[in-house]
Amino acid sequence: MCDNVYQNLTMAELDFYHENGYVVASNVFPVVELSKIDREIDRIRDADGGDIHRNPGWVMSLGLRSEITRAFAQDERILSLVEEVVTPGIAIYSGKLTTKMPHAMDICHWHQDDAYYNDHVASETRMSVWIPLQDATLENGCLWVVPGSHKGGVVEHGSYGGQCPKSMGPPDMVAEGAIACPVKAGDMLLFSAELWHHSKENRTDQIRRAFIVSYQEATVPRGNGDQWKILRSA
Ligand SMILES: O=C(O)CCC(=O)C(=O)O
Repeated sequence: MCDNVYQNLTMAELDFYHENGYVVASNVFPVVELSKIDREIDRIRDADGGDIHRNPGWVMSLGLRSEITRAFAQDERILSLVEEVVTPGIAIYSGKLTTKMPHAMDICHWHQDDAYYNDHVASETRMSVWIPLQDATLENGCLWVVPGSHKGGVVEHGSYGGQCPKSMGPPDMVAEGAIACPVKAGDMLLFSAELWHHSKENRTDQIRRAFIVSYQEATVPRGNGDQWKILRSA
């Protein structure tokens, strides 16, 4: 393959995204490259003394943490896949690493990212890429989503504990129509900032990490503090 040829969403994938609020793109990254990022996360964690977030293993502002994580958040393979969703132009809103430690019982309650992001600034097309560094499975805490829920706007969020400071309901909230989204390492989940999503506990003895970057159209005048960066102008 030519070095400068990148994968776009197919028409069918784009339609699926607009209808359901999410889509999985396959074979975006070689697993060996994800292992390198995983080791870089270990290095960042060790450099920070291992206590960098109230949720064990989480790293906020990930795109600012090192040259490797910065380059990954700006990677053309990702941008080519989001460019027909996020428009005009592309800017980083924020980036982070979420972790499920082995046998961690904490869950990330049902929420919509825009319930947080809109506190900073509104966007028409904002979405996230969710890139597992290990296979994300039912057992280790893959994401769950409610297809089509991005169409209803942002609903009320409150404080119910768990990994997320605000969410749509208590840990046992039943979201009608919810489905699990297992994603293999190397694949990438794209989802709208208005999509209802959550993740359950990790019932395995292996860590589960996901590199998450949120993008928005370049015409939005700011993002989440100094993480905001226009990558392609409008
Ligand atoms: O990666 C996860 O387990 C879920 C994280 C999440 O939904 C979030 O931080 O907004």
